[in-house]
Amino acid sequence: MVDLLKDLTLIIPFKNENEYVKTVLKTVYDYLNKKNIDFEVIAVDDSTDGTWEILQSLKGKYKNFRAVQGWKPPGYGKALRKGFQLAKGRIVVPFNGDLCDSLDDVMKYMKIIDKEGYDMAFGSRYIKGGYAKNYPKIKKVFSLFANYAILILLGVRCNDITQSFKAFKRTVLQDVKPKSNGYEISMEIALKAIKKGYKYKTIPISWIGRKSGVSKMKLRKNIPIYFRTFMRILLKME
Ligand SMILES: Nc1nc2c(ncn2[C@@H]2O[C@H](COP(=O)(O)OP(=O)(O)OP(=O)(O)O)[C@@H](O)[C@H]2O)c(=O)[nH]1
Ligand SMILES: [Mg+2]
Repeated sequence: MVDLLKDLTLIIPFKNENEYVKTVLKTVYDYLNKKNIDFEVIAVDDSTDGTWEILQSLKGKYKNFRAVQGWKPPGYGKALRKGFQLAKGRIVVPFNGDLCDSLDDVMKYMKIIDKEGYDMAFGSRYIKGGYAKNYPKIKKVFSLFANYAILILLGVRCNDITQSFKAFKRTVLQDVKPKSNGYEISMEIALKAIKKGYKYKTIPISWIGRKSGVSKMKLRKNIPIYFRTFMRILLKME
């Protein structure tokens, strides 16, 4: 049987988001149901706070919705990779389960790929028209420093390449075969895909800091991992 492709797959990773999970899914479905697109949502969960049980209870409520558990030991990159394996969308978008990313921006990403012929759409909070509200200062400083270093060293046309909210043709993900286990996966996919010659466009996006729950992204743990991953790509070791 031919497995019919959908227009869009949203992959939503959850790790201990019991305060958010219902709101996230309701917000996503209320929004996308009004658009004329055939979409699916894949939740990849690594929670121990009851999020998984809430996801189970929501299964019958939404169409084209799947919830799966991540690989152990858990990781953000692992969760996305699991979602990529299951995705049936022509376009795949990692969408964080803390509602920081904008669904209007998802629609803009889709247009860039479907109508303008790009393979990937990236967003930046740091160009005219984009913004990051309630972004912790220390994270912003690191993010800007890392992103400008990447921009200068590799000449990429995006000054926010480390953040995860992007859109990819599914075929790009199948070609790149990312292997990162953590948050660095987003940078890995983007840089490897650019190296392979895939076309991308960067647009301003809006990012609003989470209203409840806590960020799991710890700078001290992640800076060395980002650095190692970047150096391996820069030195063409991967
Ligand atoms: N399945 C899974 N989800 C994760 C994991 N780590 C983080 N997440 C989820 O991924 C999304 C983004 O994680 P955050 O902790 O907010 O990190 P971030 O958005 O990159 O960083 P901030 O800018 O600090 O918010 C959230 O929905 C988390 O619950 C993980 O190991 N497994
Ligand atoms: Mg977040």
